Amino acid sequence: MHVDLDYFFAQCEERENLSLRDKPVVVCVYSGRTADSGAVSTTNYVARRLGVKSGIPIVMAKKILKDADAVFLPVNHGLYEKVSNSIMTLLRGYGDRFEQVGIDEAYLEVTERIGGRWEKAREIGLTVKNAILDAERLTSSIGVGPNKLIAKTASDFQKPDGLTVVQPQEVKSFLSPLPVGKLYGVGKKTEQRLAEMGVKTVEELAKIDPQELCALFGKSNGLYLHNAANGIDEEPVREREGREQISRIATLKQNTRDTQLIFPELDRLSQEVHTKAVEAGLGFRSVGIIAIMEDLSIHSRSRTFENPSQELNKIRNVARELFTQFLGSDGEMNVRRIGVKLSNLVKPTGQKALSDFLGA
Ligand code: TTP
Ligand code: MG
Repeated sequence: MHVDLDYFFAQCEERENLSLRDKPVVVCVYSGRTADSGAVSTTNYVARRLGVKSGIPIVMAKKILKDADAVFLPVNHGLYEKVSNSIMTLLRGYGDRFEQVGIDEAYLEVTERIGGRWEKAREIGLTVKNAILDAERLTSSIGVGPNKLIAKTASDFQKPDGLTVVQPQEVKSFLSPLPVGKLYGVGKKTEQRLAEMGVKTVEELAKIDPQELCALFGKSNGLYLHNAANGIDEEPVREREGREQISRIATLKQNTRDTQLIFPELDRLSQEVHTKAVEAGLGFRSVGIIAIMEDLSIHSRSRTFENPSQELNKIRNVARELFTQFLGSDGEMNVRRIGVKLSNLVKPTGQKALSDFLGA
């Protein structure tokens, strides 16, 4: 079973303020450079019907919605994370294994619970949808299928507030008419190359000789495409060990290489990731920095320590050092965006680790 919350960030905002419901709602990541620079994070379905969706510039969204009484809101990550955590905790109870794959989506292993009776799949799906609605007043879309690939494709099939069950004998007729871009893992580039070969639907893709796909896309991608088009996927639902990293990125007020301008922002980001780590009860063994240059090239540096830490000073000092080193080693180009990242995250366990945490 794959569960995906509908227009998640925007729906959280609607829930907090019901008067938004019938208006176009646009959740924005403001870059802070000029009043309206930045990109659209997500929108409610009212805005989508008018053509405003994730990723477009805020300026463009404003233009499209200028006569539509639309509401533009900045992202409120604290709210979305709180709602997400609560829903993820609840979802765990409905599967024998659970895998969260993003802030608003997760897989549940329900094979045993369904026990081969596929009519049960719909019942469990409805139960989960109602549980989410009762607990957090949000709608979701759910797909159930014989593997993760089909479940994920099915949850996307009737959005919003959908429930799609694809039984094993229905896999072929479900996938065949879909455009190849609907297959998980087929991005814009692959879609375009396939279109050049005259391949538009999954049915057409399924018929292509796998050898030919391997020759064109490389062995592992070629095989993946062949299998996916035929509904074959053997990936298990995998419990994930906590989160892999905590990071924050911000756009500088102006492009620069001046550490006097960069450090205050870097310190602020260090503070933010530190707060996140403390809230999650996690220590870190690596601190990293990210620099996105004027030409949008991305550079990163990191340092790993023997023992985990939870100290703000360590993050701040290491981030500053890494940045200084990076600027000393890399040409003339100005920096546009900067980030701080904590990884090798660990939960403190046992006495020894705990004393490491306290810096003893
Ligand atoms: P999605 O599940 O892809 O989108 P959604 O929940 O907004 O809409 P849908 O009803 O189609 O599921 O992403 C979850 C959240 O991630 C989304 O609410 C906002 C955020 N997000 C971005 O910030 N930028 C993006 O480009 C996308 C796709 C999502
Ligand atoms: Mg979603």
